[in-house]
Amino acid sequence: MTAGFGGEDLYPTRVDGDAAELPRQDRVVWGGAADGPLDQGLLDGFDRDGYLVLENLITAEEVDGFRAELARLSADPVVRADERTIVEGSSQQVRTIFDVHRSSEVFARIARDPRVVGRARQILGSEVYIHQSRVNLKPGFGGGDFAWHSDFETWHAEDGLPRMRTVSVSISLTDNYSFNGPLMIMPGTHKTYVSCTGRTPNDNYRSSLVMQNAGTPDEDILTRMADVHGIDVLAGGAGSAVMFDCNCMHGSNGNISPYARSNIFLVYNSVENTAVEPFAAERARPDFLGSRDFTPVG
Ligand code: AKG
Repeated sequence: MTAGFGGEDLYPTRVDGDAAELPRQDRVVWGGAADGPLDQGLLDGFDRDGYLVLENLITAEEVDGFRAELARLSADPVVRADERTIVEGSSQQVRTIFDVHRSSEVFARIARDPRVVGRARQILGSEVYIHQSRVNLKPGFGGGDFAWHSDFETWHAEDGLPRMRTVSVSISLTDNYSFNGPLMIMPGTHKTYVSCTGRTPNDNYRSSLVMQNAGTPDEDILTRMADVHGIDVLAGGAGSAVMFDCNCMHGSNGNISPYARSNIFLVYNSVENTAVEPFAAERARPDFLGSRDFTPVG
């Protein structure tokens, strides 16, 4: 096991012992209202809840363009066979396409778009680079679920992100209804770090991207968190977006409705928080999951 960051680990996880709740050691919002498009009310809400909602971040024409690109990618046999594409075993439907900001010029443009990047810079208070990008697809009649987790726990354990200074922007490419598997967040949970039990198996990512088996939060802790914080269901129209902190406890149900749900996720990390050695894995995950290219988004 490699110890990252050459010193004390503020966020231990996947070590021997019990699951634990530890206080967050990092700020949530680093910039102010003068630093970007988000006003003080939105920044305060993000600080309190760990997320904020942006209605109509992109236009209907842009949504159409992204959906066409997603349809093209999902049908391309080369893309389906690529290790950056996760296909559900039973249905053979595409669940996730990673690294879309590098593999698709259409998605690359939105990942660099000032409407997105400006807000990420404002929350993180610095230049940012892309740690990861992906599109999650939930076709109707059987799109898969995502179990409760904190992204930061995995990014710290397996990618070596030292501190909590990372934000995700999830843009809806379809309407997200309460019933087609929208993102759910326990608001306020980003202020508590849930340390998980169980060592990280080698090449854990090969199975964890379909079914998480390490970095799984303890169910008693999840129950207490839900009792205290509640669960927000982030329904919203196509073109709307959710920005959420890396340590929010979040997940989503499967989609048995007839209505597909697809969202792009763009993950921005502060250039002052670049990845080191993983904190709880033998080796870092591949670059398409945790980028080692720290070039700021221009
Ligand atoms: C993840 O990809 O880690 C998620 O939690 C995504 C949840 C979703 O797509 O609803």
